[in-house]
Amino acid sequence: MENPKRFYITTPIYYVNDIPHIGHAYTTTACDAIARYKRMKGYDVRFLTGTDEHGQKIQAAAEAKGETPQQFVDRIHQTFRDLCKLLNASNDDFIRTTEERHIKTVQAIFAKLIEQGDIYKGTYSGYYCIPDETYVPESSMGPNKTCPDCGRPLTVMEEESYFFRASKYVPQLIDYYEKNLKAVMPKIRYNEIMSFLRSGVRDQSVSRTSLKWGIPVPGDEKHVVYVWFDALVNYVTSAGYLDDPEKFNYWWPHVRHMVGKDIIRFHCVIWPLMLLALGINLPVEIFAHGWWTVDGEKMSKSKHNVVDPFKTVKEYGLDPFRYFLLREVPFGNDGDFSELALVGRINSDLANDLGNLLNRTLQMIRSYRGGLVPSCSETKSELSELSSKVLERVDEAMNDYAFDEALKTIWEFIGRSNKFIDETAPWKLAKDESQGERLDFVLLNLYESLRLSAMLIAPVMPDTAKRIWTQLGINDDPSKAQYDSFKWGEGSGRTIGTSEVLYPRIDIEAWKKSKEEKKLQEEQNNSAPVEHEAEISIDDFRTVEMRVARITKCEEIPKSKKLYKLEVDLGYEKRTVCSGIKAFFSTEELIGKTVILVTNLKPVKLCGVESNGMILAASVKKDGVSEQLTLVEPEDKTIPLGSRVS
Ligand code: ME8
Repeated sequence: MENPKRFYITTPIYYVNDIPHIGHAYTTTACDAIARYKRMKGYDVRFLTGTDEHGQKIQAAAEAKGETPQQFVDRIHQTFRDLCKLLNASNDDFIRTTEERHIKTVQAIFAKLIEQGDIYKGTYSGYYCIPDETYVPESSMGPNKTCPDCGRPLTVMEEESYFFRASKYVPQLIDYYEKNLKAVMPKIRYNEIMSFLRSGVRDQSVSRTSLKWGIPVPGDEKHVVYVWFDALVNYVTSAGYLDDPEKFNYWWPHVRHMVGKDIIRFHCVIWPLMLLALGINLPVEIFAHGWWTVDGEKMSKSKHNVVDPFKTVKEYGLDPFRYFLLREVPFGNDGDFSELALVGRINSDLANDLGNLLNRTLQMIRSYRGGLVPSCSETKSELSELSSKVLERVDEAMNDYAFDEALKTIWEFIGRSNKFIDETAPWKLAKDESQGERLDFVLLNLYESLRLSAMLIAPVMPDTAKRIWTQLGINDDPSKAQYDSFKWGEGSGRTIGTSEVLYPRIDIEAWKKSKEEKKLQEEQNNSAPVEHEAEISIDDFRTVEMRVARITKCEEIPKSKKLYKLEVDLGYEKRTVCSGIKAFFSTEELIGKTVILVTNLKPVKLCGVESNGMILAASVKKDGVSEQLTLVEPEDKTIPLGSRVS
């Protein structure tokens, strides 16, 4: 056990160019559950979350909306605050990287590292992934010079840059990790980081001249600080690194970071190297969780399968959502989200196991003891003995961030308590007056089992825990209780409250039917407000000449974000065509495609390139911007090029 009992937990700070989704909800919920748990174990807890508001992606997203970056981040960051509220997160601070306290801290740290020679000026040239804002070493590039993470084409960049002397501190970090085997969890990530570190780490470029939306480098304002350097510093900013040394010393030695597995190199390599350079101690633990897919597929905007926490919570309730996230998948592994699985958990674990135990117990206390929780001379039972083991096992699991294990253990206890009812058959005892004391014993034990179970689930389902305690006749908030002061038997003498169904069972068949109807309705709604063009005659239509063509070349147009310059082969001639489909395809995907070309359009110049035709595509547009797009292709690809389409 840590002494003094302090616990400082952080989520990553979320990029505000995206809307909150299940991934953000996941990390925040996990951190909240552990923060609540530690508070109930007597720890002084600090829980930090916030938003990452600088960098290329944000600047581009603001431009696309026609707003200044500041207006944009002021507006969007609010959705992440709303997410915290929605999730009932008990965070103590919400940091924004555009706040003054943070800007000052980043600049002070940058200046300190320049002064001590750990940041120096040089020239950087390399392959850069603009959407991911990262240089990609040649050794990790994907096929045809693409980004290994997102698959998009890389751009060659050369710029004057400040470099952080990361390489200098690598041996020290390896040594630290060798001595602290749980500093990076789970084990698979620890191993990944160790082999990465052992393969060597280059000095890191930590400034950019190519964009404006960032924190100016102190004393050299044509550079802005690289967004990851800026973002990582948030953890010390919030703890008072710059202006509150007492606060900083109080919290920093107890810091833990929770992150998704995709950002471990930044958190387990770059950040600790920065801390070593600054002479600040390293995080106690960094835990990397897995990724959610949705119905077996990668979540993406283009697939329209992004899980919106606001919608899901509205439909199924907050606590079931929190429970599902932490129960369904061993923390650290990847998981698959499906509404059907969520409904399954609600029915089996919440309505059935927990709901039944509560209903049956309260019903019996009401019928057999007039709503008064009985007392008895001997309270020790199989359940009370199991309860101490449960408390220990839950503690072990929570210390390892094994939320699913902790919940499984609690549900085994709930299951055992339900079985206890069947075994002791209180309805039979109630018929026999000589069994009065035995009935008291059984009812008290069941009551205690519920009182404890509610307390144990409070970190994950704070509202449900409170609702259970209210029904048990306890007016306190279980989230404020302390596990270590729980005493089996102390529930006797209370009068139970009014019963209500905790979670009604969802009728799966009716649910499936209503989902199908809703989907149909949505499809109809989407197609309803179609705006039709004016009628044309067949002769008008015949004036449009369309032919089968094949894309033979595809190049980027440096001045354009949307256009590709394509060469298309019509069989009888080759033409240059500009097409605004860059957001949907890589150059490699397009080369070789058989498409339909409108061949008699007047040539136009687009971004300096003459375009001689138009490729047909179907698209879904929102606010005039294509969200989904597919090319029209002839089914039989052997049809000769140049064939007329009519
Ligand atoms: O990375 N399943 O921010 P972010 C699970 N600003 N987790 C997911 C996920 C999914 N499908 N998709 C995303 C950043 N995440 C930086 C952090 S910290 C100094 C800077 C997780 O908004 C992802 O793994 O892109 C990450 O932990 C978190 O969401 C924030 O991602």
